Amino acid sequence: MKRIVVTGMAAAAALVMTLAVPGTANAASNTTIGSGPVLGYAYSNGNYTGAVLTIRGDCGASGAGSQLFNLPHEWNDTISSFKPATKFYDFSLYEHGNGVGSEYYIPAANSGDTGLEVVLHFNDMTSSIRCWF
Ligand SMILES: [Ca+2]
Repeated sequence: MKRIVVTGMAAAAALVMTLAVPGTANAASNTTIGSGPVLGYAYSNGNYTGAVLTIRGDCGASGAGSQLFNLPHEWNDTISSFKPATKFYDFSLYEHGNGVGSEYYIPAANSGDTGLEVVLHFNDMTSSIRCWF
């Protein structure tokens, strides 16, 4: 069996390329998920730029009233900023589908109408989103 060992400049170049293009592998495009009132907007890049994922639905009270969205494949591990449509909803972003894994909680009182940068430790990590009030 032949082994290929990449060393020196080739390895360094490969590493630089990997670091230079975070989150671009899925090539997200403008998409809407759910139906009903707009709950929020997710963006593929920071500062509310890049492709836009519009999230629609009727999220209710916490627990049984909450609404869970599994992201389309092209939006998996892509979200870099997020803007709630109103200041009344709580959101959680989850590392895995079905609300599983690490959670990034956005309290309604903190979200306002001005949007929210997804902090670095959760950048390009979201696979599902829950909304409630
Ligand atoms: Ca991204």
